[in-house]
Amino acid sequence: MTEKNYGGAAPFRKQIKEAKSSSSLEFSEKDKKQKKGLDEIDFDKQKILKAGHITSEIREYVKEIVKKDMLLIDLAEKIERRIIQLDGKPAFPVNLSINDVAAHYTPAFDDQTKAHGLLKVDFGVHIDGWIADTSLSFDLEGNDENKKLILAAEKALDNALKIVGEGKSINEVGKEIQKTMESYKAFPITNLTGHSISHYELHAGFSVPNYNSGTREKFEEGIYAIEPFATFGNGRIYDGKPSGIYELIDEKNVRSPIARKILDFVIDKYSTLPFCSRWIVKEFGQGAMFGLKQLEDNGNLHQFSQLIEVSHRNVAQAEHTVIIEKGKVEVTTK
Ligand SMILES: [Co+2]
Repeated sequence: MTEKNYGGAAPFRKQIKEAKSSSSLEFSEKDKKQKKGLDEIDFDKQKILKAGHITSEIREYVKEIVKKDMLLIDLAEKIERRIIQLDGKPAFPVNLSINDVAAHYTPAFDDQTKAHGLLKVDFGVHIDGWIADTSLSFDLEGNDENKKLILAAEKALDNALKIVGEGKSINEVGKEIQKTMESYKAFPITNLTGHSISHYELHAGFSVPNYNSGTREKFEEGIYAIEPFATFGNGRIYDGKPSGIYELIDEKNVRSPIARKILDFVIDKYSTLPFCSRWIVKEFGQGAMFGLKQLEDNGNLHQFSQLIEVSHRNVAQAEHTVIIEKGKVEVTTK
């Protein structure tokens, strides 16, 4: 799952971190761990690698089962079920974004949308909060432009992974991604970025831009998702419709009993990881949609927007997660 870069303004993740630390003691220990090296947190490499291993098995499974015109909800639920069968948990709802929707589309409980076009399958697995994040793109139309875009994103990711490392410039990675895409006459989406990952934190502070952004930051020890998005269009996204994907931002009290029940469930089951209305409806029935709205209005939940390419051209995505530790780099999701 990607991170939107607001260009200058504080990224959303930082805003909610402030909200968390000012309103809820329970998050403060986790917040202190942000932007620290792996040595300073008792990280569990076994679990990081196991989460990655499950994603790599599921990448193969997805390639077998994706078919044009299957219901997106069936695809999402097959993937989420398989994650659980393999002893993992979804780190966020499976994102199945089509054509000019770059990211953050997950089927609603009653969704009738069928797979078509240029489909991005972006999913994550966690083991006790240790996350692996990956994605694949499919051309379901036999369309040469789609195929070229997918190749541009995949090649850009391959080339980026070759130069990721401790102490290496984050900007060099962005430059490499941009250069590779331009060799396909494609452009990176400049306001979607890769991101550092921490324990129960999908977006943990560092952004990894997909173009020559001039950032001076360097890679430190830690976990990073590298995720270039390629398009022949303008190369930026805007916030579209609400996605039905939510994230807990504040545990403060809410009056309505159904909202309170959902909030307790979310805290217990998902903690700070994203979840979706489809999962909540499955647990509480359709009345839960009202509870979700109350939690959003009350400031307990943030709802992500679908991210749409501004010129409505198709977008392809490729993504892998790496762990940088003791000078070494391992791709966990391959
Ligand atoms: Co991601």
